[in-house]
Amino acid sequence: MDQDILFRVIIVGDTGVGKSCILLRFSENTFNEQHNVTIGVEFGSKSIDIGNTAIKLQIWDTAGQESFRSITRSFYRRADGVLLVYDITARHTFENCKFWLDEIRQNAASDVIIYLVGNQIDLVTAGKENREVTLEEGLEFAKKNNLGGFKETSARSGINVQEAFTEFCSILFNRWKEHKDVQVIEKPKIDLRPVSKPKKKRRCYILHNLYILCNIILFIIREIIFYGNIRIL
Ligand SMILES: Nc1nc2c(ncn2[C@@H]2O[C@H](COP(=O)(O)OP(=O)(O)OP(=O)(O)O)[C@@H](O)[C@H]2O)c(=O)[nH]1
Ligand SMILES: [Mg+2]
Repeated sequence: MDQDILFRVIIVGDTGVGKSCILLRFSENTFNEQHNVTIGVEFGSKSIDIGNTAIKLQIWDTAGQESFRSITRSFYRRADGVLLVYDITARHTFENCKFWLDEIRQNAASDVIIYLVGNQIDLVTAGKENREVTLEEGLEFAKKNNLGGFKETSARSGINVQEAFTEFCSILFNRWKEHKDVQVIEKPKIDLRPVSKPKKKRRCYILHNLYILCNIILFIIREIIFYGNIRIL
């Protein structure tokens, strides 16, 4: 491995869409049938290899319930990416994505990467009766709002969960590489100003000299008091 890189990601979306289950599938490859409402924010992490680089994802799974909104807002600011989740069998959760986008844009960094996920696709494999949001609508929403990417997933069966995180991670990594290159190109400035001693160092230097001077004076005084004259050895 060349180096380790860390990205901070938060998962947002309406309550019950499957945010915690997606994180559980990704980090531990398991599924929870229960809806254990997330209180505030929960944390998970996992590493992904992109090429020769080990990338660690620090993932903050937020509560979809409105009462926790002020807590979750404070997590947007340091996020490199946001996974925005809706449930393809519950249309209102897709419609609320506009609200979530506003939340992200108001609270996260301006260059944050947003990845859209339509979850619970296992519920429509037998037929289309459960589906309330089409694949095309998801794609259209992602395109129209300039999102980093989009996938339909199932936390229950595991379909596309790993793939979504890998793609999301690659996008973050590519952006990071571009940003790094820009910094290298933009910062060849050499500072030609004369280098002055740092103030702290200069202060130590003066104190040291004062200390030596005091010792000399004390030595002279002692010689005068005890011997009445100064003996120069
Ligand atoms: N069939 C199916 N059920 C799912 C899937 N993902 C989650 N669920 C179920 O949906 C319910 C809610 O899942 P959670 O992951 O707890 O939802 P959440 O988005 O974290 O909800 P909050 O923490 O309240 O914001 C649970 O009963 C899960 O078992 C999925 O892909 N397919
Ligand atoms: Mg949850």
